[in-house]
Amino acid sequence: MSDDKTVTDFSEVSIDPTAAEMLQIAEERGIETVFSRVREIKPCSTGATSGCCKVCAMGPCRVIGKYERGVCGATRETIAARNFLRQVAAGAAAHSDHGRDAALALKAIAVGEIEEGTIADEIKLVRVAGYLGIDPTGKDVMTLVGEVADAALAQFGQQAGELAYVARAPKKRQELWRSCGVMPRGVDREIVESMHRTHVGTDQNYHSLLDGAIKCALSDGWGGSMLATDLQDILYGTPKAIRSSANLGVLSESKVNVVVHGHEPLLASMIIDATREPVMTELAKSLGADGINVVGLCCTANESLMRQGIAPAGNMLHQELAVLTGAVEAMVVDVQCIFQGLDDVSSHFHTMFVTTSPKAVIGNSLHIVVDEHRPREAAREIVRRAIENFPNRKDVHIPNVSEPLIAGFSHEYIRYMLGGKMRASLNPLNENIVNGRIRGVAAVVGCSNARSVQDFAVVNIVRELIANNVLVVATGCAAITSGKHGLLTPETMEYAGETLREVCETVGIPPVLHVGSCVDNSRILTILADVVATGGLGDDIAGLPAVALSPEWFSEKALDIATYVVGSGAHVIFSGVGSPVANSPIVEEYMISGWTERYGGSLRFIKEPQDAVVAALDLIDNARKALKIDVPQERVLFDMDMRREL
Ligand code: SF4
Ligand code: MSK
Repeated sequence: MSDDKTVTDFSEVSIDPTAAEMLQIAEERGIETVFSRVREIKPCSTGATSGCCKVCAMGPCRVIGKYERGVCGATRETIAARNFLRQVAAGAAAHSDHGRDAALALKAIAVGEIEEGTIADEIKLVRVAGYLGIDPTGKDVMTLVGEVADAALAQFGQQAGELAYVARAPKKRQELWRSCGVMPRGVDREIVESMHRTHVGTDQNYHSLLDGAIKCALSDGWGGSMLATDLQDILYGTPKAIRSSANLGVLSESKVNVVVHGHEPLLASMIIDATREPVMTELAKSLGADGINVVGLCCTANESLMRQGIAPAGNMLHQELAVLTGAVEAMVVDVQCIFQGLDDVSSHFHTMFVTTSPKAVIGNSLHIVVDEHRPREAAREIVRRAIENFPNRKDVHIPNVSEPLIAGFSHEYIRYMLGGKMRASLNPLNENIVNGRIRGVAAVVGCSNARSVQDFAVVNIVRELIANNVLVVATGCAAITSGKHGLLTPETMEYAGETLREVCETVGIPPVLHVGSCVDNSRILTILADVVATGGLGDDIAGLPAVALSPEWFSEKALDIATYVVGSGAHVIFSGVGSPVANSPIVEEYMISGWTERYGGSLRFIKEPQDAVVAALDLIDNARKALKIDVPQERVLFDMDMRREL
């Protein structure tokens, strides 16, 4: 991206044409956005590479250039590893607290606190009870709901032993975690211990700090996040294939638009229910609207897309752009990845900016808490106020751009697609990996980042991987990006390599599968463990021809996800911005070779998307060789002209 502050060629900041349309409006009206501020503010090169330590008041110490140690003697390695562990702990805390909220919502239903509280998937309730060591025999649904909620909540506060869900990992992996001393005991315990380890004067050996990062992240991947996914499936339904469409064109000219943004499905589901009440529709009509249109952003979008088909208006970088259409009556947010800039952008329009989590009050937002105690009442109030805001609309400009998509490929639905109801299994997937029709599996996950050209890396990487017969599973904002660019439909087969196309045609799945939100990366762990259990591809996740890529990562949660994926035995490649530990080449290298030796997985930061694809194919092909299932495969690598054309 150009560093020129006067840049107005918006195609330089995003390959999504709606961004250019909206940013033109922002420029004309003198409204700042993340896209304008990113050109004004240069990232701090010391902080970006972890050259700075500020854990005590003898510092902050900038250990760069001629300096090899901070005032206390801490080395570059210690500082880089300590900062990294703190970031992982913050990410794990965010994801896990999301899981805790799902458990609290379940508990509130069990004790009758939520008016009309329902359970959407009783089959999953019974399965999850089994994972948590509860015998469901002879218990009525609400008794079981209460026991599952209590057992789930206990996982957070557990002080000793092992998290219940680690038993879902391959046996060999569990033994490795025990022998490396990184078996997670309790979710909160590992996060708190990480903060303790990184307090001044505590853990100061980078190997130990990085093992701490693995343990903390595993407590989320096989704990907090996995619980969040499972409990949300019980509450709101286990996703199955569902049609919708994505991008700003899903906003309506004639209806009241309510945008739900953030991460937790509780908010979206309550808002959606409220908009369906006849009294609300009548109120909307009486004020000149044709009805009420709920759309999503970020991972709230993913959660409600997968279960109710609610259309995503965009990924994380689309949040301010949605308001710039002038068509949003209410921007309703819960937690994580919400820009404070939304407060300012909304103030230029009639948009009501509503925060709903007791944990997240932002600027001058209207704060109406939607929690497990009074969710319906609060949701009704928000929807009513959004409708009453409709007559305040002025100029509206909605880009006429959206793409159809299919989402909702949960682990359960993939098994069903591959084997039918009676023989649901991953057998066809494993067979086609072994025979080479599917070269490997890549998870393309994570965010969008204003320091990269929006969507460019995700679209290129996905297209290049499927052209090389690699099946892609996508989560988070990368999944929405794929949807916005038409990559989540069966028609995407036309871009796939010949053998992958054959498999997708036979089974009836697209080559890019929407698997869920960022918390749902736990679904990918479940799929990988199931691939191992299905057989024919070794006895551990390490060694599978599978790789994860996060092409436009931005959050601490992304580092946490990467770390639990590495700890689970898979290789991860981040691109876009550089390595957050680059100030210590020793730590950078250890995350590649040291972690591979110890855990069978690695974390690499490879800035350019084309280099990331080459590295991903190398890792997949090397795994195939080691498994002795390599078949000669051509490589289709895109040149610069092909990328530009995309
Ligand atoms: Fe500096 Fe050491 Fe304090 Fe960090 S802990 S700020 S390196 S003195
Ligand atoms: S919302 S963490 S930008 S995926 Fe989950 Fe998107 Fe990344 Fe936030």
